[in-house]
This record gives sequence, structure tokens and C-alpha cells, in this order.
Amino acid sequence: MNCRICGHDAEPFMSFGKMPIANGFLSPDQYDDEYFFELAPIFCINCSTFQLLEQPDPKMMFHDEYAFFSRTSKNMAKHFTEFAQSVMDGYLDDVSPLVVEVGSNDGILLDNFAKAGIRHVGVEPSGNVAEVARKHGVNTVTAFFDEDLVADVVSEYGQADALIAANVMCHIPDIHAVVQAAEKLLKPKGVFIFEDPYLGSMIEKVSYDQIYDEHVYIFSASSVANIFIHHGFELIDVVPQVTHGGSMRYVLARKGARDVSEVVAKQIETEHALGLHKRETYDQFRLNCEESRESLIRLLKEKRAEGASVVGYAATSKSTTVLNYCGIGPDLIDYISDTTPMKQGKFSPGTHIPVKDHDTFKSDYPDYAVLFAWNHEKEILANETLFMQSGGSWIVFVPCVSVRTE
Ligand code: DWN
Repeated sequence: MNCRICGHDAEPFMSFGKMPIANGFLSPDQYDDEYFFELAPIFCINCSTFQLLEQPDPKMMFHDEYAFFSRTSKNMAKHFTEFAQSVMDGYLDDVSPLVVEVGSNDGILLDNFAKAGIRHVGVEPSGNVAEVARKHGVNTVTAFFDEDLVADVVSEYGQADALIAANVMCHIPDIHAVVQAAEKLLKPKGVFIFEDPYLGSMIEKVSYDQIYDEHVYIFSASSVANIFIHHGFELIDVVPQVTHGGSMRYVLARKGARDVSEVVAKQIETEHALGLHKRETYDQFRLNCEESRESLIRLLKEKRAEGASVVGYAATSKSTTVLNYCGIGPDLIDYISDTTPMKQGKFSPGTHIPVKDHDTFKSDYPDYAVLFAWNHEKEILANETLFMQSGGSWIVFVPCVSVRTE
């Protein structure tokens, strides 16, 4: 296979096997037609980009029944308020600035600009979540972000000061097309700021569940610098984030348009020290994933053999990779509790574990809950003190498989 970014040869270093659509929660009458593809990551030694060998058609993942709504987490809402403030403080013109967001979901980030009276446009392909954004007063277009869309935005509003994205760029296979469109959208000193799960954190924590259909790339500072330089953009700042188990915010501007922070070179040096540019790092990652899988299966079988009740906590996209890669089905997990109404009453993709509402969890605590939303651990553990007080324990698998009783 050739690297999507630079065309260099890039071989898969592992396969997670056949995988369904990560957010494809379904009902039993849909089991026969369930779609599967091979989930295999590849790493390009030439441009340092970690990517998927194969990705399903975007229309199969992002549509009018997309099951992920960003507003589900209070901590994420707080995070996005801080993100918006950093954009307002550092990168907007004094007079009538414009902010455009790619993949604005339910408007959780743009809300902050709307409330501050800043002109904004959200671009969101999934109609149902875009509708939620509009109900919150966020100006949103239901569309994929491309040059045609940019031409419409520029003719209606003019060029933008900032193009922003959160947990979106890693979903878009033709990233060159996005950067070309960004080039047309942004003012001469305009910035493109985006954040996504960070490759260094994933490798370090063995959080292989970040790898699923939607995440066609897992970026690093090195890969982002390499991708954008082809389009005359340079990486001017990087800001590590704790969200999603370790993310990175990247700030890009036209080459020479703005000062480059010294932290950029430092981050790229750190990535070299971590070996993120080397094939051996990914061979070791594969071994670490296999070890994590063995430990999780062993632990769940042990608990079942003891007669314990075990449920999943949060039917995350990430859980689809864990459950299918480890072959964990209703024999090992009774149900998954999730707060998203669209997922409740359905079954997990591929492994067909029932998804139930949070009241089911609260009304009869299980002995163990597998923390699939480990990235929201702080928020969840604070909300679920009663579960632990009544003798329940958490099963976690990142950074390693263990049982938590406190
Ligand atoms: O990039 C992506 C990230 C940002 O969000 C997407 N491709 C999809 C999504 O990934 P995820 O599903 O792994 O995200 P979360 O935020 O880890 O999990 C969200 C799910 O967890 C929702 O279905 C709601 C559920 N949840 C819950 O049931 N109780 C979440 C929390 C915090 C809770 O307390």
C-alpha cells in the first residue's frame, strides 16, 4: 500500500482483524447485513504518518444517524470553552473576525464563539448532530468541508481568521484536499488550529482502542509538520492536551506569516527520543496490544468463573475495537451502560452486547464495570462513588489491565 500523504510504500505492521463500523450500533434484524472491513494500521517511515490501511466509505460512518454527540461530557464542555478562549485571545482580528469549524458536531466548541457574539460557521456532515447545534444557536451548515463549501463561505462571510477542528482531522482521509480548501479560506495571517488524539500517548499507554474506522490517522507533531509543509503551511505551536487520553493541539500558519514557537522543535525531538519514527516501535506496540488483549480476556474469564456480574461502562467508539479484537461478547459482558439515547436498546457493533441506559446500571450495580470511557475516568469516578461504595470495582485496560477497588 502507498502512504496516503506522500505515496511512499508503507506496509501494515499488525491487523486487528475484521472490524465493524465503530458507531454502528444495531438491532438484531440488521445482524445479517452487518458490514466488516480489515482494521490494520500502517506507518509511513518517509513522512512519519500513522494511518489505516483501509477505511470504510465516510458515508457509512457519518450520516443522519451518527451516534456520537460531543455534549455528553461536562469536562469536554469545559475543555472546549478553554480552547475557544485561547483562539479568541491569540488569533482573531479586532474587527469582525470569522471562525470556521470543520466537523462542528453538536456545536459544543462554536457555542463559545456564538455566546461571545463572534461570527462563526460550523461545517458538519451528520445532519442529526448539526440540527442539535442549530437548536443551540450555532450557525451550522450540513456539509463536508471542501473547496466548494469554502467558496460559498468566503462569498457570504469573507475570509476567516481561524479554521478550527477538534477530533476531526484524524477522520478525514483526503487531508490534502482539506488543506487546499483551508488555504483558500484563511486570511494571509489566518491560522488552522486542530487537536486530535496524540500518537505518542497512544504508543506509550498502549491505548490501541484509538484505532478504529473513523480514525484514519493518529497524528504526531512530526507528521503534521510534514503534511502541511507541502501546502506552504508551517507548524507554529503545539499544545499537549489531557483530553481523549492524551491529545495534541496543532497551530499552523502560512510559512513566514507568524512566529514559530520553540516548543515545536522540542516536541519533534521528544518524538525522536520516543522512537516514533522507527518501525521497531510499532512492532513493539503490536506485542503490547497482544499482551493487553490476553490479560483482559484472562481477567474477564476469571471473573465469570467466579460467578461475578460484569458490565461495560460507556459504549464508546473505542470499545468496538477492544470488544472485537479481544472477541468479547455477551458471554463475558452482560450489557453496556450508556447515556446516549440513540445507542440504548441497540447492540454493540460486531459483538452484539446489549446497550442499556444508565438507570439500569444505577438500579442494580454489577460486581465489575469495564471502563470503556477510560478517557473520562476522573468525571466518571466522581459521578459513580455509590457504585464503589456498594462494593463494585472497575476493570481498566489502559495503560494496563487491572481491577480498581478505590
Ligand atoms: O473522535 C471521536 C471522539 C472524540 O469521540 C469520535 N470518532 C467519536 C467519539 O469517540 P468515543 O465514542 O470513544 O468517545 P467518548 O467520549 O470516549 O465516549 C462517548 C460515549 O460514552 C457516549 O456514547 C456516551 C458515553 N458516556 C457514558 O455513557 N457515560 C460517556 C460518559 C462521559 C459517561 O459518563
